[in-house]
Amino acid sequence: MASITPQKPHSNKSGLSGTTIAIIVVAGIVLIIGGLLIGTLTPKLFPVQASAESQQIDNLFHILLVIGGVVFLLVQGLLVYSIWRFRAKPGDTADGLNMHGNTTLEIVWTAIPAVIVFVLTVLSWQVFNTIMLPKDGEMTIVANGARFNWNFEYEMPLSIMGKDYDVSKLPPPVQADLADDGLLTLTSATLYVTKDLPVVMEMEPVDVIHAFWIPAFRVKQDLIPGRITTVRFTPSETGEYLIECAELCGANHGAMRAPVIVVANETELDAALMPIMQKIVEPPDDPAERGRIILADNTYPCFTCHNLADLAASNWVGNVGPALNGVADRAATSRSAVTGETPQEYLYNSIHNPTDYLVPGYGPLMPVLNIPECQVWDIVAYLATQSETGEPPFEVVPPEQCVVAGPPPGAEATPEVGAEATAEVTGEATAEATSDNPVGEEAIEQIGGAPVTSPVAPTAEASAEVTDEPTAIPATVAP
Ligand code: HEC
Ligand SMILES: [Cu+2]
Repeated sequence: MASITPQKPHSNKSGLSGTTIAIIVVAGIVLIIGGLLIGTLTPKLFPVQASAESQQIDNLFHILLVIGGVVFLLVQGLLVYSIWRFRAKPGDTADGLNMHGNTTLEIVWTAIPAVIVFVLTVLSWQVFNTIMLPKDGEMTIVANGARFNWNFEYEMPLSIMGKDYDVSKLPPPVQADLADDGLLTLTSATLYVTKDLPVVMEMEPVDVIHAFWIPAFRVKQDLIPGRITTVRFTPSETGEYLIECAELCGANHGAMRAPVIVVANETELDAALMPIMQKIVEPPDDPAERGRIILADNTYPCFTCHNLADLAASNWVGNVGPALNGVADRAATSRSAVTGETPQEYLYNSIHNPTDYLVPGYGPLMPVLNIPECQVWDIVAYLATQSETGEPPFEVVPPEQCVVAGPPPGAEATPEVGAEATAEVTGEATAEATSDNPVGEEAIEQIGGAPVTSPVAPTAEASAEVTDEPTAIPATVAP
């Protein structure tokens, strides 16, 4: 019996007829046009390009989209065509034809993607390298990510205040900060950057992994505990954009956003940071008021976890931790009873070592935020006012170095008031000082840094007018 071996039908050498080649060419052209359309239309959905990097990233992405578009249309096109062309005839229940092995096809569909991936690798590497290359005169800004907010640290000279200070009269923490490099650390809840001024962000999380993402700048970088990661960008369009956390970091992750404002020049940057510096170099005398300012500007993430009616306007509506309404009464009663601490110790520790004592019903979620010592005391002084009556149920006595108000040791209170008054005094107040006493003039000349030694201080009226604060009222907390 002669066995019958199925024979492959013979065809010309390339295996393709003229018509097939024509179809492939036409299909190729259609695919390329389709890919170009996808690559050109999709970027219309992107956010604005507000940094120099966004241009480079988008160009690279455009190439990816065109190639991806061609592949997508090819694969989907063949799929749809095959489903339609080789569908089963009615009543045909036989198995499909068993086919395998086509060396040419396999070489082609391995080689083409390999080349594409190689080219994309080289292009991506080039873009990444240009972006991460240190730039001339770039500004370093530190970013801290904490569940669930951002803050940004700047090192700025006192000169942005546009006036001279007698450094020896500034609050002790300010003096300590200025001592090493003449710069003051400012912490802002908004990221201010300058158009065309390259920025390098040095980032570290307080707790878990977060990701710093500015869609309009096309930059995204993880913050990893125990490491400092960097990202670079050069803003190219003034305006306000959004920073988001792109790493699921906990219950309020979706709210972990902050504004980034691109200002036109460095003068505007100084002006934007000035109010922050002013709060540090000219803090109110009342520690509770200072504490309220610290908490109300949302530099720290407290508001994302705590609810506090007094700060509702600053978005203190978080519910990850206990509401802080009436926390002073609790500190004075149940909390100090359970912990054996004084009420102020309890409040201090609940911020400084939050997980030492856990409020019943809550887990160890509150981070250690490394808040400067004296700021913690200001916050404690403020939280002590959060009682039923609005009066602190206990007195807060901070350590000596945190007492801002009152005379520096060994000096009179009046010279300080005098310096403050003369630094900002208006023509009216100056005239008053001079007419009241001739020494007023002398005091005014001395705002350039020398301690004011005038034996006669400007009137309390003048100083009150100047600072909008009753500076002449003695400190509520004794040193
Ligand atoms: C990630 C969420 C989170 C953040 C951010 C956070 N807390 Fe808390 N906080 C908690 C949780 C949860 C508790 C309860 C568990 C505990 O005692 O640690 C708590 C407890 C407290 C308590 C004790 C309340 C009481 O009733 O005894 C105080 C006070 C407090 N936080 C203040 C702050 C301050 C001030 C900040 C900002 C500097 C802050 N928290 C930031 C989650 C947070
Ligand atoms: Cu986050």
